[in-house]
Amino acid sequence: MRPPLTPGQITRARFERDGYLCPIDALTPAQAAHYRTLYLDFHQRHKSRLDALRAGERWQINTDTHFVLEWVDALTREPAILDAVERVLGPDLLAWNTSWFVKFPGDKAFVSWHQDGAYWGLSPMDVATAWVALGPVTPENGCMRVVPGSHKQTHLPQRDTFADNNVLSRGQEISVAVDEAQAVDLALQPGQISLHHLWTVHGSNTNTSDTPRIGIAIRYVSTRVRQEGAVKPIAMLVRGRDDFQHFRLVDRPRGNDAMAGEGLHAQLLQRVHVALAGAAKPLWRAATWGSPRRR
Ligand SMILES: O=C(O)CCC(=O)C(=O)O
Repeated sequence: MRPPLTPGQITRARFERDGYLCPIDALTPAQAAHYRTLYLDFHQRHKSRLDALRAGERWQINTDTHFVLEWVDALTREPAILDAVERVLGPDLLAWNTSWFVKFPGDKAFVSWHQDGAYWGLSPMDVATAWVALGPVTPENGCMRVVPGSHKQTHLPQRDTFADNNVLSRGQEISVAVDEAQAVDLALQPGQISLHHLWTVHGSNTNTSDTPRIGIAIRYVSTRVRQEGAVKPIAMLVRGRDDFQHFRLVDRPRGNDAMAGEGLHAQLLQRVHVALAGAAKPLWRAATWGSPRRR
C-alpha cells in the first residue's frame, strides 16, 4: 500500500499531470465504519431489488442517493474530502452525481475501461471524482485501476456492450487497445479516497476475495462547469458559492426514509437521464480547463 499523499502533494498541477491522485486520507476509520454501517442497512433494505437487477441496471438504486438520503448528502460534504477536492478544483463546488460501486464476494461485477468525459457532456473539465473507500479496497477485491496520463488523450472511441456483469449502465468500453501494463491499482484503506480526472482511462476487475468492496464515487464539479443540452442538470452546492447557476440547485434531503429508485428519487433520476441524453455528444470544449476563482 502506498503512503498517503501529503497536503502539499494534493495539487491541481499533479492532477493535471497524472490524471489521478491516490491515496488521500479523508475519513477516520470510525467515520468510514459509520458510513459503511449506513450503506449496509441501505443495501439490506434494497437487497431483493438489487439482486434481481443485472449489474448494468443497478444504477437505478445506486445513483444519486445524495439527493434523497441525508446521510449520503452528509458524506458528500465531509470537510476532509472537500478540502482535497478544493485543492484541485477551487473553492466553489457542486456535488453533481454520486454512484455506489459495491462488489460483494462472489459478485461477478466488473467495470470495463472507459473515460467518463465521453458521455457526461461537461465542460470545462473542472470535474473530479472522489472515490471514497468505506472498507478495504485492494487488487483482490477489485479496486479501481487507472492508466496514468491517459486523460491527455480525450475522446477515445467507446462502444456500448450491455455486457451482463458490467456495472456501467450501457456496458461502455473503450474500443481501441488499452495498455494494461501501464495501469496502476488504486488500493485504499477504509476512509481513504482517490481523485480521478474526467478523461482518465479507468476500470476495475471482479472481486475474487472474501472481502466486500464498498465505496462511492462522488462527482464534484466547479460551479463554472456546464452540461450541454436543453435541460438544466441538478446538483447540490457543497462548498463556496454559485455565481453561474449552470445547475438547478436541489434542496438538501431531510431524513433517510426515501426508497431508492422510487418516488422523488425516481423523478430526479428521470431528469438526470434526460439531461445526460442531451449531453451525450463529445465536445471539444470538454477538453479545456476553466480558470479557478481564488479566495
Ligand atoms: O468503482 C469502480 O470500479 C469504477 C468506478 C468508476 O468507473 C468511476 O468512478 O467512474
